[in-house]
Amino acid sequence: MKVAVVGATGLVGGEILKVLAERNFPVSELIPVASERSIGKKVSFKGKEYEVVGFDTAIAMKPDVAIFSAGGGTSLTIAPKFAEAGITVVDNSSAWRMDPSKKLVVPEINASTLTPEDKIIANPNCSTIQMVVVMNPLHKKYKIKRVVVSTYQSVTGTGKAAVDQLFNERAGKTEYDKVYPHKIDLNVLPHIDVFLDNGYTKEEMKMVNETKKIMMDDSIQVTATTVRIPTIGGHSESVNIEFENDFDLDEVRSLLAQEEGVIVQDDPKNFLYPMPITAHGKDEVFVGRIRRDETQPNTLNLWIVADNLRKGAATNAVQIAEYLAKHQLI
Ligand code: A2P
Ligand code: 11C
Repeated sequence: MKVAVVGATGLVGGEILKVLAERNFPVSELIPVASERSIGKKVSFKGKEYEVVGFDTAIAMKPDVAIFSAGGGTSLTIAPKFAEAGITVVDNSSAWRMDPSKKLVVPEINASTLTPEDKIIANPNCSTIQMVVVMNPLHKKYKIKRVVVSTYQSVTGTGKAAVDQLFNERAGKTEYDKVYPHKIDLNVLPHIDVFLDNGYTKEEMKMVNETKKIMMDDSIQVTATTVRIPTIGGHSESVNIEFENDFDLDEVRSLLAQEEGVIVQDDPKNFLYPMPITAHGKDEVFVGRIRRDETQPNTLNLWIVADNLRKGAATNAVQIAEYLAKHQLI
């Protein structure tokens, strides 16, 4: 298959190349795409060097699928050009996620809704993906009423410039490009993406709205506080879930252990629980600290960690492409 990666020089783009190689996606030709300033640069894939091209050259090369991770603005303007040329786009940005005519896909949950007519397919936000992967089997069994989530998100979610800011601060530099409005090293920012009129951030509202769309259930109430912390390995989440029906903790652990792509790490006596440092570079979602909320009925507390560049972005996007290829939708 001819595969274009739009944003191939970025953090997620680099991870998409790694995941395509690791999972042995049947790539007959790789077309790395980036902005004009990167045209002619080289990226390596499976030991070979490929030259970065502009999007118009990429469209003319007629890839079967284009995986986009080049920001929302780029997706809004360029993805339709690919789609009009008959190329299926899997888009990692927030540009198309809440468009009612576009599917928002986590393969474990709703890939079966995809058809050959879906030319722009949206990949959800990283903090949403890891939460819904864990919640889905529990929702099917006990029916979720309400979720209270607080996140602890890696600077890799912001891109390369944010990782540079963290390490520049750590190195004691005073002159560097600032991505965040405050210092991030040795600090915590209760602020991800832009603030909205309702006092929440856009990242918080993504978790609210995307969850309902992916899980195909508008009755699930979600309230979120999203927070940036000075780590790079992945996003962590403290999640409190109230169900309609009561649960058994052992059954919860076993449902999660059986779920594809989920790994239960829950042995507090041996200090085993998910952490960004151990999730880093892995494709799975890790869950632990599974316990009953003793303050109200039918309510569970969980701690969820995943590498936001992997299952939160690149892995999920490549899994969507795998589904399309396997079901001959591209
Ligand atoms: P470039 O390296 O040429 O700027 P990150 O989120 O890690 O900063 O990466 C963003 C990615 O999106 C980079 O690969 C960047 O390319 C790419 N990109 C930004 N603007 C465009 C554009 N207009 N067309 C194609 N790729 C773009
Ligand atoms: C972050 N979740 O950690 C964001 C990154 O909507 O795809 C991804 C933003 C998005 O900053």
